[in-house]
Amino acid sequence: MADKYKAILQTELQNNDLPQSAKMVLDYLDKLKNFPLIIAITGESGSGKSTLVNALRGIRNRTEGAAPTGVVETTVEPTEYVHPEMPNIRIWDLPGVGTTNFTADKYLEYVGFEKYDFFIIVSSDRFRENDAKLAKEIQRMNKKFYFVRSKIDHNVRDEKEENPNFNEEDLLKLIRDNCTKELQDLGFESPKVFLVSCFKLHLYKFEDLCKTLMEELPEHQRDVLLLALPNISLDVIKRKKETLGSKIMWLSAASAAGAAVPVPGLSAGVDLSIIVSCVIQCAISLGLTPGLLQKLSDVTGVSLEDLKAELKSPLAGVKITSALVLQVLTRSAAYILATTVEEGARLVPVIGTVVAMSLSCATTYKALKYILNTLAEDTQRVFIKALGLNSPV
Ligand SMILES: Nc1nc2c(ncn2[C@@H]2O[C@H](COP(=O)(O)OP(=O)(O)OP(=O)(O)O)[C@@H](O)[C@H]2O)c(=O)[nH]1
Ligand SMILES: [Mg+2]
Repeated sequence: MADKYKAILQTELQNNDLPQSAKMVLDYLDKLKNFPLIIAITGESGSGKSTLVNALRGIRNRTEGAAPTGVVETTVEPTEYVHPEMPNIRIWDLPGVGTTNFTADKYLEYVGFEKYDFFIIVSSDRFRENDAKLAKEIQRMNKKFYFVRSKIDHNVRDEKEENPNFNEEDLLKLIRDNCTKELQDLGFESPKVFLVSCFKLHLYKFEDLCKTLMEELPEHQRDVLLLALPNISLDVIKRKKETLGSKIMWLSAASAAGAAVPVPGLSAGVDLSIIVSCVIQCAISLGLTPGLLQKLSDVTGVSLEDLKAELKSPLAGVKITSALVLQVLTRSAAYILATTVEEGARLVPVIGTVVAMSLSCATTYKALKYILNTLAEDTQRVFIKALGLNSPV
C-alpha cells in the first residue's frame, strides 16, 4: 500500500475512527482492483501477436472469445481484449506493422500509442527491419517496449531435426544474443529480449519477461498484472500468495471495523461481505474458479476431473457464496482462535495499536490467511498436475 495512504490510515486508526478508516481501506483497494493496465502487442504480421494475446488471457487459440489467429494474415485493425476475470487489464492486439500502408511513425499514431502503458514487440524468426523501425519509434514516443522473440518451440524442434545432439541452451543463447546485438546496433543500450513459446509459457523466458515487468511497472500496476497472470511457475503462485496476503491485512481491518455479522465460533463480529469478496478475489487470482480450471484443462489437455482431484479446499473449484464461506470459517474457527493472539501482535507495526488490539481484526486476518494458504496449496498441486511435473509441492 502506498506510504502516504498508510500514514493517513494510521492517524485515523489512532483517533479511533474505525468506520472512517474502514471506508478508506475499501476505497483504496477498490481503486487498485479497478486500476487500468493497458498493454499493446505489436510486431510483424504472422509473428504470433494474437497467439500471445490469447496466452496472456489464459485461453487457447480458436476457442470462443479468442483473438483470431492463423497462418494467413488475420488482424487488420487494433482490437481490444479484456482479461476474462479482470476487466481492468486490457490487451490490444495490433495489426502487423508491415501490413498497413503506414510507416512506423504513422502506424503508432494509427494505433493510438498514447493510451498504452507499454508495448510488447513480437518477432519470429529473424530480426527484421520493421522490428527495428518500430522499436525506434516507440522509444521516440517515450514509451517502453519489451522485445519478445516468439515461436522458440519451432526453432528448437527444427534444430533437433537437423542435429539430434544439439545443445538447447546454446541455441537459445545464440538467438537471444543475435536479437540483443541488433537492438544494440540501433543504439539501445541494454535491450530486453525474451524468448517465448506462446503455446508453452512455462518454458523458455516468459517468466523472465513477467519478472522484468514486475520490477519496472509502478507498484499498483505490478500487483494488477501479477494477479492476472496465468500460473506459469511455482514462483508466480508464491508471489500471488504474498500479494494477496498483504491485501488481506487491510481487508481484515476494514472488515473488523464494519463489525456487523457475528461469525459462529469466532467471538467477534466481522463484515462478512468483505471477507467473501476477498475469498473470491483469491480464487480468481489463483485460477481456482470453475471457469478458470476449465480453461486450464482446455489449454493443457489434462481433464477437468483430474485437475479437480488435486483440490482440497472446499472453496476451490466451486461457486463461492456467503453461506459456503461462513461454513468454512466456522469449521476452522478452533484452529483460527488458537493462533490469533500471536498474529494480532504481528499486525501492530503495520496497522497501528488500536486495530491490532481488536480481536475481531486479528481473527479475520487469521481466517483469511488460513483460507488463502489452503487455496495456494491447491493451486500448486493443480499446476504440477497440469504440467505433468513430478516435483513435490
Ligand atoms: N509453434 C508456435 N506457433 C506459433 C506461436 N505463436 C504463434 N504461432 C502460430 O503462428 C501463426 C500466426 O500466429 P498469429 O498469432 O495469428 O500471428 P499474428 O502476429 O497475430 O498475425 P497477424 O494478425 O496476421 O499479423 C499461427 O498459426 C499460430 O498458431 C508459438 O509460440 N509457437
Ligand atoms: Mg493477429
